[in-house]
Amino acid sequence: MNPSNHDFLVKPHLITRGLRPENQETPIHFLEANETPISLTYRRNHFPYPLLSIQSYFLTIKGSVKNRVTLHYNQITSMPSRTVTTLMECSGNKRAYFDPKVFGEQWTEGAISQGNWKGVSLSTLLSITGVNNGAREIVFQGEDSGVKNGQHVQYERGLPIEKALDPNVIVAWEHNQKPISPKHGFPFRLIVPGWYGMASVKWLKTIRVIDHPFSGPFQTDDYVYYPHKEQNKGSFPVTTNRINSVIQQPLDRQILKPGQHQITGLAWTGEGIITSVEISLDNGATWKTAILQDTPQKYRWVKWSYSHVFEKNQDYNIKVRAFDSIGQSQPDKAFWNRNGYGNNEVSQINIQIE
Ligand SMILES: Nc1nc2c(c(=O)[nH]1)N[C@H]1C(S)=C(S)[C@@H](COP(=O)(O)O)O[C@H]1N2
Ligand SMILES: [Mo]
Repeated sequence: MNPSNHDFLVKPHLITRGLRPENQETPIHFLEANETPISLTYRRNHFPYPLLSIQSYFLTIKGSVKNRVTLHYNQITSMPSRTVTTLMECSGNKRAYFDPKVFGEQWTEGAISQGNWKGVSLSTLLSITGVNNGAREIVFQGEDSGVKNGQHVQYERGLPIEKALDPNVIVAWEHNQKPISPKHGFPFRLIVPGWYGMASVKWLKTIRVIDHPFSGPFQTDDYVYYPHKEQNKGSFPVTTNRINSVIQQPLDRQILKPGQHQITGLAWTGEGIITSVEISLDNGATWKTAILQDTPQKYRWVKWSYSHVFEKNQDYNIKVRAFDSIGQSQPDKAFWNRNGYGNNEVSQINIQIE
């Protein structure tokens, strides 16, 4: 039998970092499509999966609002909708590469995905309830809970009202043209484009408007940059995605034949738009401009490629760095922080030509 007939048996899987709760990342070279299929979308959870049903579901919006409301599934899904295509990256992505190493899920570079999310703007929901003067943050509570540092807690996050009112911040019910899957937040999840994944609360149950800064285990303990090992001095919250890039092909430590090969990968940024991507084949001494495959768009990654003729019997170090429209680029060395967030140092691989 022709071996190619067996292709359907051969398919990529996620890399399992843990199963209780489930934490799995994507082998970076399999992020081919601009819309990551659900089966290849990384999974990041703090607690066991909650189960919600449409029949018994309701969303409460309360706190510092003029009219508290309780909405059922159909009431939300019949509201005016918008679709947002955005990447989502865990703030712990590339944590495994910190030097010195840090504690936490040892993600390499695959805690990133890109999806199409359909939902109603949070600002539309808040125009129904009205918001009192002095409102500062919107708190989003997920249905999942568990024990953290000896206390039973829900997954909850606060978002400053300025960001919350951006129409691209949506309460979504569709992911890649289908109802959101149970693992990714069914029936509703918040989507906060431009911010690291922790802001996009899954299994959304309650929205609360408050007039003071929110504090909670996932706000003021986790998802905080602590620059020092032993003390909390200089800490600040994890918010927007830092400018970043990754090499997808070749793979690190791959052995290739001499001749022409394409180097390919992804580049992305939280607030600006990617303007250029550069490659170095000589340990960072000189940099060449890569080709961007599409026109870079806000909140989306851009695929890039660079073609090079490789000489036989040589080892190569390949580095990549990206630049964006608000003047950001990647540091040579990551900004070290105790919990290992936001590693965006220049990515590199080593390959050998036989
Ligand atoms: N309710 C809830 N929302 C959550 C989380 C969670 O554990 N519970 N994890 C957050 C983190 S840290 C990330 S990176 C993303 C991951 O989303 P995904 O599993 O759909 O890829 O969801 C965020 N939203
Ligand atoms: Mo995350």
